Amino acid sequence: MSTSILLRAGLLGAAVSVLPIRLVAAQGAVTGQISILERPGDKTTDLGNTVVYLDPAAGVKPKVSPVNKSMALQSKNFSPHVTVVPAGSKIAFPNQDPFSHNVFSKAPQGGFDTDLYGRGKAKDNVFKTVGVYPLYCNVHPRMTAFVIAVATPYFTQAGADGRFIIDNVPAGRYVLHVWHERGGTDSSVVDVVASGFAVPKIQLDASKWKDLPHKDKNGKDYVNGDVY
Ligand SMILES: [Cu+2]
Repeated sequence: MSTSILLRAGLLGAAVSVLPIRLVAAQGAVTGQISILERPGDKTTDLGNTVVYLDPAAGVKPKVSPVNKSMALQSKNFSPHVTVVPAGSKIAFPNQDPFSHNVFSKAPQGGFDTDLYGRGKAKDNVFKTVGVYPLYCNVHPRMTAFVIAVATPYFTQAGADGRFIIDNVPAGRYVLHVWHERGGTDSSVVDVVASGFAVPKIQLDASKWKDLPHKDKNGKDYVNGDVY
Protein backbone atom coordinates (compact mmCIF):
# COMPACT_ATOMS: atom_id res chain seq x y z
CA MET A 1 0.00 0.00 0.00
CA SER A 2 2.76 2.43 0.89
CA THR A 3 4.47 1.60 -2.43
CA SER A 4 1.31 2.43 -4.30
CA ILE A 5 0.99 5.79 -2.57
CA LEU A 6 4.62 6.59 -3.29
CA LEU A 7 4.19 5.64 -6.94
CA ARG A 8 1.13 7.83 -7.35
CA ALA A 9 2.84 10.71 -5.62
CA GLY A 10 5.81 10.24 -7.93
CA LEU A 11 3.63 10.25 -11.04
CA LEU A 12 1.78 13.32 -9.87
CA GLY A 13 5.06 15.10 -9.18
CA ALA A 14 6.30 14.26 -12.66
CA ALA A 15 3.10 15.47 -14.28
CA VAL A 16 3.19 18.77 -12.40
CA SER A 17 6.80 19.48 -13.27
CA VAL A 18 6.62 18.39 -16.95
CA LEU A 19 3.21 19.61 -18.10
CA PRO A 20 3.75 23.39 -17.74
CA ILE A 21 7.05 23.19 -19.59
CA ARG A 22 5.39 21.46 -22.55
CA LEU A 23 2.65 24.08 -22.64
CA VAL A 24 5.13 26.93 -22.70
CA ALA A 25 7.27 25.26 -25.34
CA ALA A 26 4.30 24.72 -27.69
CA GLN A 27 3.05 28.31 -27.54
CA GLY A 28 5.40 30.89 -28.86
CA ALA A 29 5.14 34.59 -29.61
CA VAL A 30 4.54 35.86 -33.11
CA THR A 31 6.39 39.14 -33.55
CA GLY A 32 6.91 41.58 -36.37
CA GLN A 33 7.09 45.16 -37.55
CA ILE A 34 4.76 47.12 -39.79
CA SER A 35 5.64 50.23 -41.76
CA ILE A 36 3.58 52.31 -44.16
CA LEU A 37 4.68 53.72 -47.49
CA GLU A 38 3.51 57.35 -47.57
CA ARG A 39 3.53 60.05 -50.22
CA PRO A 40 6.96 61.66 -50.53
CA GLY A 41 7.54 63.94 -47.52
CA ASP A 42 4.68 62.52 -45.43
CA LYS A 43 5.39 60.88 -42.07
CA THR A 44 3.38 58.02 -40.60
CA THR A 45 1.85 58.94 -37.25
CA ASP A 46 -0.85 56.31 -36.87
CA LEU A 47 0.93 52.95 -36.86
CA GLY A 48 -0.80 52.18 -33.56
CA ASN A 49 -4.05 51.88 -35.52
CA THR A 50 -2.72 48.80 -37.32
CA VAL A 51 -4.59 45.58 -36.53
CA VAL A 52 -2.77 42.24 -36.75
CA TYR A 53 -4.40 38.83 -36.33
CA LEU A 54 -3.78 35.17 -37.02
CA ASP A 55 -6.51 32.97 -38.49
CA PRO A 56 -5.68 29.28 -37.93
CA ALA A 57 -5.47 26.99 -40.95
CA ALA A 58 -8.69 25.55 -42.38
CA GLY A 59 -10.47 23.14 -40.08
CA VAL A 60 -9.02 24.56 -36.85
CA LYS A 61 -11.57 26.55 -34.88
CA PRO A 62 -10.01 28.14 -31.80
CA LYS A 63 -12.21 29.10 -28.86
CA VAL A 64 -13.15 32.74 -29.17
CA SER A 65 -14.47 34.52 -26.09
CA PRO A 66 -16.41 37.74 -26.72
CA VAL A 67 -15.55 40.71 -24.53
CA ASN A 68 -17.13 43.98 -23.41
CA LYS A 69 -15.28 47.09 -24.51
CA SER A 70 -15.81 50.81 -24.59
CA MET A 71 -15.21 53.42 -27.27
CA ALA A 72 -15.86 56.88 -25.86
CA LEU A 73 -17.29 59.79 -27.84
CA GLN A 74 -14.95 62.51 -26.71
CA SER A 75 -14.13 65.95 -28.17
CA LYS A 76 -15.86 64.91 -31.41
CA ASN A 77 -13.68 61.84 -31.72
CA PHE A 78 -14.06 58.14 -31.10
CA SER A 79 -11.55 57.07 -28.46
CA PRO A 80 -9.89 54.75 -29.33
CA HIS A 81 -10.09 55.33 -33.09
CA VAL A 82 -9.56 51.64 -33.90
CA THR A 83 -10.33 48.54 -31.88
CA VAL A 84 -10.13 44.82 -32.61
CA VAL A 85 -12.40 42.37 -30.78
CA PRO A 86 -13.50 38.75 -31.04
CA ALA A 87 -16.76 38.43 -33.02
CA GLY A 88 -19.74 38.56 -30.65
CA SER A 89 -18.18 41.26 -28.49
CA LYS A 90 -20.19 44.21 -27.22
CA ILE A 91 -18.84 47.74 -27.52
CA ALA A 92 -20.38 50.60 -25.55
CA PHE A 93 -20.22 54.18 -26.84
CA PRO A 94 -20.44 56.52 -23.84
CA ASN A 95 -21.03 60.13 -24.86
CA GLN A 96 -18.64 62.33 -22.87
CA ASP A 97 -19.29 65.52 -24.82
CA PRO A 98 -21.77 68.21 -23.69
CA PHE A 99 -23.79 67.71 -26.89
CA SER A 100 -25.46 64.87 -28.76
CA HIS A 101 -23.82 62.27 -30.96
CA ASN A 102 -24.98 59.34 -33.01
CA VAL A 103 -23.12 56.17 -33.95
CA PHE A 104 -23.94 54.31 -37.12
CA SER A 105 -22.33 51.83 -39.49
CA LYS A 106 -23.31 50.72 -42.97
CA ALA A 107 -21.00 47.67 -42.84
CA PRO A 108 -22.59 45.00 -45.09
CA GLN A 109 -22.02 42.28 -42.46
CA GLY A 110 -23.94 44.19 -39.78
CA GLY A 111 -24.96 47.82 -39.96
CA PHE A 112 -26.53 49.58 -36.99
CA ASP A 113 -27.75 52.99 -35.84
CA THR A 114 -27.93 54.16 -32.22
CA ASP A 115 -29.94 57.33 -32.97
CA LEU A 116 -29.00 60.59 -31.24
CA TYR A 117 -28.11 60.58 -27.56
CA GLY A 118 -26.76 63.16 -25.17
CA ARG A 119 -24.03 63.70 -22.62
CA GLY A 120 -23.58 61.01 -19.98
CA LYS A 121 -25.58 58.44 -21.92
CA ALA A 122 -24.19 55.32 -23.58
CA LYS A 123 -25.46 53.08 -26.35
CA ASP A 124 -23.87 49.84 -27.45
CA ASN A 125 -23.74 47.32 -30.27
CA VAL A 126 -22.82 43.64 -30.49
CA PHE A 127 -20.46 42.95 -33.39
CA LYS A 128 -21.69 39.46 -34.22
CA THR A 129 -20.11 38.91 -37.61
CA VAL A 130 -16.44 38.91 -38.58
CA GLY A 131 -15.37 41.94 -40.61
CA VAL A 132 -14.39 45.60 -40.66
CA TYR A 133 -17.04 48.03 -39.38
CA PRO A 134 -16.47 51.70 -40.29
CA LEU A 135 -18.28 53.81 -37.68
CA TYR A 136 -19.60 57.33 -38.17
CA CYS A 137 -21.60 59.98 -36.37
CA ASN A 138 -24.59 61.40 -38.23
CA VAL A 139 -23.95 64.88 -36.77
CA HIS A 140 -20.17 65.24 -37.17
CA PRO A 141 -18.78 63.99 -40.51
CA ARG A 142 -15.14 63.99 -39.32
CA MET A 143 -15.93 61.54 -36.52
CA THR A 144 -14.79 58.16 -37.81
CA ALA A 145 -13.68 54.92 -36.19
CA PHE A 146 -13.21 51.27 -37.04
CA VAL A 147 -14.13 48.08 -35.24
CA ILE A 148 -12.53 44.90 -36.56
CA ALA A 149 -14.29 41.72 -35.43
CA VAL A 150 -12.19 38.56 -35.78
CA ALA A 151 -12.79 34.81 -35.38
CA THR A 152 -9.59 34.14 -33.49
CA PRO A 153 -8.11 34.79 -30.05
CA TYR A 154 -4.75 35.65 -31.64
CA PHE A 155 -4.91 39.37 -32.40
CA THR A 156 -3.31 42.64 -31.41
CA GLN A 157 -2.65 46.21 -32.46
CA ALA A 158 0.80 47.47 -33.36
CA GLY A 159 2.58 49.95 -31.13
CA ALA A 160 3.30 53.52 -32.22
CA ASP A 161 6.59 52.22 -33.67
CA GLY A 162 4.80 49.57 -35.74
CA ARG A 163 6.05 46.64 -33.69
CA PHE A 164 3.60 43.94 -32.68
CA ILE A 165 3.60 40.80 -30.55
CA ILE A 166 0.95 38.12 -30.27
CA ASP A 167 1.71 35.89 -27.28
CA ASN A 168 0.84 32.27 -26.59
CA VAL A 169 0.22 31.15 -30.16
CA PRO A 170 0.07 27.34 -30.45
CA ALA A 171 2.38 25.88 -33.10
CA GLY A 172 0.73 25.41 -36.48
CA ARG A 173 -0.09 27.08 -39.78
CA TYR A 174 -1.91 30.43 -39.81
CA VAL A 175 -2.84 33.22 -42.16
CA LEU A 176 -1.44 36.46 -40.77
CA HIS A 177 -3.70 39.40 -41.59
CA VAL A 178 -2.68 43.04 -41.30
CA TRP A 179 -5.23 45.86 -41.61
CA HIS A 180 -4.81 49.63 -41.58
CA GLU A 181 -7.42 52.19 -42.61
CA ARG A 182 -5.05 54.00 -44.99
CA GLY A 183 -2.62 51.20 -45.78
CA GLY A 184 -5.16 48.56 -46.70
CA THR A 185 -4.58 44.88 -45.98
CA ASP A 186 -1.81 42.32 -46.23
CA SER A 187 -2.11 38.56 -45.82
CA SER A 188 0.57 35.90 -45.62
CA VAL A 189 0.86 32.28 -44.51
CA VAL A 190 3.04 31.74 -41.46
CA ASP A 191 4.14 28.47 -39.87
CA VAL A 192 4.44 29.04 -36.15
CA VAL A 193 6.80 26.60 -34.44
CA ALA A 194 7.16 25.85 -30.74
CA SER A 195 9.45 28.82 -30.18
CA GLY A 196 7.13 31.19 -32.03
CA PHE A 197 7.72 33.05 -35.27
CA ALA A 198 9.39 36.29 -36.31
CA VAL A 199 7.46 37.69 -39.27
CA PRO A 200 9.58 39.40 -41.95
CA LYS A 201 8.95 43.17 -42.09
CA ILE A 202 5.65 44.12 -43.70
CA GLN A 203 5.09 47.39 -45.55
CA LEU A 204 1.58 48.63 -46.31
CA ASP A 205 0.98 51.21 -49.04
CA ALA A 206 -0.93 54.40 -48.18
CA SER A 207 0.67 56.47 -50.95
CA LYS A 208 -2.50 56.47 -53.05
CA TRP A 209 -5.00 56.70 -50.19
CA LYS A 210 -7.50 59.58 -50.36
CA ASP A 211 -9.51 60.98 -47.47
CA LEU A 212 -12.87 60.91 -49.26
CA PRO A 213 -16.05 62.23 -47.63
CA HIS A 214 -18.68 59.66 -46.68
CA LYS A 215 -22.47 59.92 -46.69
CA ASP A 216 -24.70 60.37 -43.65
CA LYS A 217 -26.88 57.54 -42.33
CA ASN A 218 -29.53 58.27 -44.96
CA GLY A 219 -27.04 58.08 -47.81
CA LYS A 220 -27.05 61.89 -48.26
CA ASP A 221 -24.29 64.48 -48.06
CA TYR A 222 -23.89 66.05 -44.62
CA VAL A 223 -25.75 69.34 -44.42
CA ASN A 224 -22.82 71.07 -42.71
CA GLY A 225 -20.36 69.69 -45.26
CA ASP A 226 -17.16 67.83 -44.48
CA VAL A 227 -16.42 69.80 -41.31
CA TYR A 228 -17.02 69.41 -37.60
CU1 LIG B 1 -20.95 63.38 -33.27
